[in-house]
Amino acid sequence: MVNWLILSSLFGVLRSIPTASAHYRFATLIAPNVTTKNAVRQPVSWNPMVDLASNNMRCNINAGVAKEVVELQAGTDLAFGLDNSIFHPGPGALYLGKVPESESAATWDGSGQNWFKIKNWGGYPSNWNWVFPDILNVWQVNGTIPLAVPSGEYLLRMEHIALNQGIGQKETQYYVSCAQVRIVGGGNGTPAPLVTIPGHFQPNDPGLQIDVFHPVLGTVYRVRFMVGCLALLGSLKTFRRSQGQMSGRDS
Ligand SMILES: [Cu+2]
Repeated sequence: MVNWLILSSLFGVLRSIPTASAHYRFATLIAPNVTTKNAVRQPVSWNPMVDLASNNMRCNINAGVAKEVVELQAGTDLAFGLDNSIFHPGPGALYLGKVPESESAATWDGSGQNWFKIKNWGGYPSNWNWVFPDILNVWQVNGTIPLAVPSGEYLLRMEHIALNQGIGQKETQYYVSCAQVRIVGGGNGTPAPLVTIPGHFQPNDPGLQIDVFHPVLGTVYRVRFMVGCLALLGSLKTFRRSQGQMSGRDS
């Protein structure tokens, strides 16, 4: 049994030592009424995951479930705060995972075909490299709970995919955190498509094959499993905003 207090003090020491291996974690849930680390299943390492097939893709390698479940009004804006900036180029996505009836957000392991995407951060090729607006070099990523999401408990999952070493899926890096939330005042939407994690994308997906340092102008970044506007009528605003931030589309 890993003692979280020991871990966190150990990380406190590590954090003060700048190293090339210190990457970034989505560590803090920022909601309108509360900013807390206690609702986030804290990744034990700043380092990325590289095994796309691992169950750790769900909520990272963490020290266990989080202490709190934060209540969020459907339609509310929220954010994940990072403990370092996202300094690698690549796309990101925000997911919700519906907690099964027999579980709670504080117990569920994220298994099952219960996940759906609520936001994408895509990219486009410039003259020099691929550009990933609103996600590269930020200390905070923002999102919105779609109004049409049914009330209930969820894991809110942030994922950043670093493509700088990932040509041909060699060493694509995955940075993931889950926050435990309870959505209230939700709607009657039917989130779709629902995916499993792992399984939400494949190593040979076009979006994982781009060479971010050798852009091919005119290339479209293709991302999978955008929330469909028909499935979640109330999320049209989110959908359009996402489309505007990326010159990509569903595949
Ligand atoms: Cu790195």
